[in-house]
Amino acid sequence: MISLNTFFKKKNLLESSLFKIIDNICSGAKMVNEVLLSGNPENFKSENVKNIQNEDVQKLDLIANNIFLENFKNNFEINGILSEENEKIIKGNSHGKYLIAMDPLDGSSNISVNIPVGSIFSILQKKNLSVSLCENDFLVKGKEQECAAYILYGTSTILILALNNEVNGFTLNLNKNDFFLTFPNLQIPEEGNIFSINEGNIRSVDKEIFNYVEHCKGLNPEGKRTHTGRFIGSLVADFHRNMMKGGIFIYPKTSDKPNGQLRLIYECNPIALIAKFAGSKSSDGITSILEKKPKSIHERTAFITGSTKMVDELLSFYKND
Ligand code: FBP
Repeated sequence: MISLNTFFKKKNLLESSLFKIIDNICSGAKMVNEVLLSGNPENFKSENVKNIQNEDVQKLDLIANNIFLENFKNNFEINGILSEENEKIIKGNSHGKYLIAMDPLDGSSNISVNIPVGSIFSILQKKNLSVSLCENDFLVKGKEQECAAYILYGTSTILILALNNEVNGFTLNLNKNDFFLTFPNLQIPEEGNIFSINEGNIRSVDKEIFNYVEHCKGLNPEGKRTHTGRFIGSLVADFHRNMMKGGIFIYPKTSDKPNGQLRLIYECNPIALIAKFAGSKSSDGITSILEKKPKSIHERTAFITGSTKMVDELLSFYKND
């Protein structure tokens, strides 16, 4: 089995700044994994406070945030960090080339009920090192990401890494306490039959989304279902399943969330880069996610991603208007 170190060595990237950042992410993920497996029910409770996005903060949101910030702290390659759990950006080393945007714990609403959760990372280069760090440094199109990754804490703990037009998956071997290459050169199946959407919102979504979901519920000439619905409520887990099996993930604008639920810079952009390097695409219904220029650091967006033919089919509902 090829370890993460060997994988980067083979690509002559073992000494690279990027590897140091990925290594920080992996150390943090191992620590979050230990907390998840610690069996301490206290860790799965609510903090009874709201974050700047007016969402309930779970203890594990803060534990994961602190763990990753601690792991990044001594990495002088990092100029600044944007985290879902922090209102403001966090300054790093002013000479550092890289910026990190992260969702330290994705799927917070599932923490207390033992359902898979994740951590999501977007890695960018700071454009102008002579100018001190500011929010504008993060307001760049997703296509400018250097690398993206997520950790899925599920039946096993997996790192999915998008780098140099490739997506590779690594599984944490608890005995060796290291990540090993288990899913080389991942490609999203062009076609699939899984649709993932929170249908609790279906009465307040765009008619194009409504009509596409109705289409997915259609029966074939033998009266059999043509698609199957799956929605876990953890973006990383829903995307991962659809990437492995073929499917479409949809979180549209709703009356509750008129700009969408998911954050563009540290949830949608990294997932969209992974989808792109795995041969697929992402959109907000009108614009490719990786072409959207954010206006604010915690900005939300509608998000559609998954198997190319299914995404194209949904987008055709917008075009046919
Ligand atoms: P956070 O947990 O990081 O805030 O992420 C948002 C999220 O939980 C996604 O993982 C998931 O896809 C979505 O929100 C679920 O939203 P809802 O509960 O409205 O279906």
